[in-house]
Amino acid sequence: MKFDNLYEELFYKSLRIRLIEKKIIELYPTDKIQSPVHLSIGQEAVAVGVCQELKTTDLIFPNYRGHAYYLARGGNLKEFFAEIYGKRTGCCRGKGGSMHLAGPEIGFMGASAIVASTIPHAVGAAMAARKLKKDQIIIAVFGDGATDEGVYHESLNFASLHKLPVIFVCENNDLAVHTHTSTRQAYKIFEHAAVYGLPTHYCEEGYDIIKVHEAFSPLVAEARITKLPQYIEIKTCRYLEHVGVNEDYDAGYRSVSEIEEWKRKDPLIIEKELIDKYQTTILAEIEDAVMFAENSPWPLLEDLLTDVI
Ligand SMILES: Cc1ncc(C[n+]2csc(CCOP(=O)(O)OP(=O)(O)O)c2C)c(N)n1
Ligand SMILES: [Mg+2]
Repeated sequence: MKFDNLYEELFYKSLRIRLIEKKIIELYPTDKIQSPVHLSIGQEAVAVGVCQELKTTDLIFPNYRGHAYYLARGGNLKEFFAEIYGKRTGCCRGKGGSMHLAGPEIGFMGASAIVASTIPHAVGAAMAARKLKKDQIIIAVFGDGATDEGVYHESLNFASLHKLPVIFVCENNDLAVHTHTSTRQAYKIFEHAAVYGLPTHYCEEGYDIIKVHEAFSPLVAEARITKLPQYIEIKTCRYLEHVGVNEDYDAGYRSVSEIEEWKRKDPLIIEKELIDKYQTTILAEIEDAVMFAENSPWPLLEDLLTDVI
């Protein structure tokens, strides 16, 4: 698809992710989706802004909240729906589900449900890229909760010490399940990361696709030249419950007004004209992908032990 300008391209990509996840919300009560889902609704601009300047040869290591990155990297939508339906035609042949998406052909490396576990994978891939002299950038994406884990700190230290071509991206939605950062951390994440001796950056406006792109694209440009590690924390907001498809204001761990404030700035809510311009095309693509998933076969018994070693 051709776009008039960068804003519309980024908007289209973000709206597409939002509508895909809204379709998941609609489908979920039917029980056709075979895995728990951690939705990115509210956080799409981060994934789109981060992925925009990447080449297919660059690798991204996401976490279980990874739909937006799979889609922003150009993952196949039919294979995406088939995967979360547990079907044989899915991107992991129905064996990964929502939390373990993978698309190595688009540089989207396997996600994992274990918090912080893909950060050292990214650092290992960056070490391989350096040793093999590959023209490749590696991106590690993780949440603020992952920064509470020891392996996060070991990974930053190792990447900095060995000067590896990895960009660390912390999606700070201020929450690890129901626990706010203010009750877990005595420091600001990006300021603390600087102790490992790598340049650190902060983007406050994680709802703004242009601001995220403006914050992240210089890091990619820099990494292509220097091949050195960098760090960015991007503030964002998860609108729905940690896992599942519902709002959870009744759980009492955050206020309605906090989320409403983000929603008032969210282009995917306020840009009505652009939504009207693109949503029909996107919804048709989604229906097509869902039909593909519905009509796809289940994995066979003999598939059980393939792709596991
Ligand atoms: C090693 C490990 N510890 C705890 C959990 C349980 N758990 C699942 S998600 C999560 C919160 C992670 O928060 P964050 O990294 O900020 O990501 P977000 O869900 O906010 O995107 C926790 C503690 C886990 N899956 N793995
Ligand atoms: Mg979080």
